[in-house]
Amino acid sequence: MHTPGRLLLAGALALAAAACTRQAPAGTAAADTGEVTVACGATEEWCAAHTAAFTAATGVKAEFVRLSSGDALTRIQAGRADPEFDVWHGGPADGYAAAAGQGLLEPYVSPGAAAIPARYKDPSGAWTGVYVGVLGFCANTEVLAEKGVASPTSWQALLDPALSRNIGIAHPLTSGTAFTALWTQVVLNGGDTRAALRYMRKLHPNVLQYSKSGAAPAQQVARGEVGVGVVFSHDCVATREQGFPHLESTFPAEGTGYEVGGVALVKGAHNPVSARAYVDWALTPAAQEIGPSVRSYQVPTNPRAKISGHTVDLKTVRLVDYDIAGAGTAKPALTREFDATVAQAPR
Ligand code: S7P
Repeated sequence: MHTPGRLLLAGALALAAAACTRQAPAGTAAADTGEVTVACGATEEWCAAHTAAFTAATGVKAEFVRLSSGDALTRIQAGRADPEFDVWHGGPADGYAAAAGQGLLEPYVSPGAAAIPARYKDPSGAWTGVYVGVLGFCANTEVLAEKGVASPTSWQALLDPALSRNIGIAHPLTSGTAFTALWTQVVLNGGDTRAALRYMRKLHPNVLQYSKSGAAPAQQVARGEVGVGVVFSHDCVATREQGFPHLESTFPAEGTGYEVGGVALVKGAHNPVSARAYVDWALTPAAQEIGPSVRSYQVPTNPRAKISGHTVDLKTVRLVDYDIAGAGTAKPALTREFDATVAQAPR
């Protein structure tokens, strides 16, 4: 049903879309073709639903490429002189902070950013948050019962030798989820990256393999290939809903990390006007209420967006103090070090 508010919003977005046929604002080099290409970091379904809804709301054509966080950063770096993407949408904001540190993003404070709490946006507008996801464990209770192991409720529990080759986690070089897990260890160890890498090294014998994408371990758990996955809790809930009732989502008692999924303009984008319209739209309640229709249950950052009953209540989980800017600065070197000293270490 169209409410007057929705009609006003559609009108404003249509105006922005009409502007797309004009030249880009002063200070931007490119003209705008009225299309937008999105580097999209959430699920394929989420990306498809969002780009289609944006086009329906504004008339601006939108295409996307689904990319894990590290891959998105690599592709945006590679396109520095001739950007492939106009917008980056979805995926943890520490990847955006890393990109901003390399001068790859165009700061933009959307009028819609005023509604987003300060803790969920970069103060200079390099990126703005569109959702929050909590890192947790996804346990296959049948696999664990065979081993006589309970669903884990602490990071220490993952080191149990009974879980040898039974943990699924992605590689933080490619995956924003896995980098969230790695940075969580840094925070839990008082900022000591050596101690964080030592924990990951201890976990290494229990890891079956490091997947490329952060949500993949939830599928491995569902198939019974491993007993536990380290994933965002909403990816465990979504996989459980797909017909795997023996999946259980738990959280570590020591504290866990979380992501703020971002949206940002790519510096030098070919379609800067359409890209701004996309960012404006991504911050609206309407955009942030799309997730549950495609089984994506992150917490919206816009307080006016409705929250699904499947979404975790942030007040019920012990969250660490996750410094997104610090994580972004540390990310390139720390992920390379993880690869050299943990992922490639013998077991
Ligand atoms: O599945 C949705 C979601 O968990 O995917 C992103 C996640 O980090 C996967 O990307 P990576 O392959 O880079 O890990 C999250 O932003 C999002 O909530």
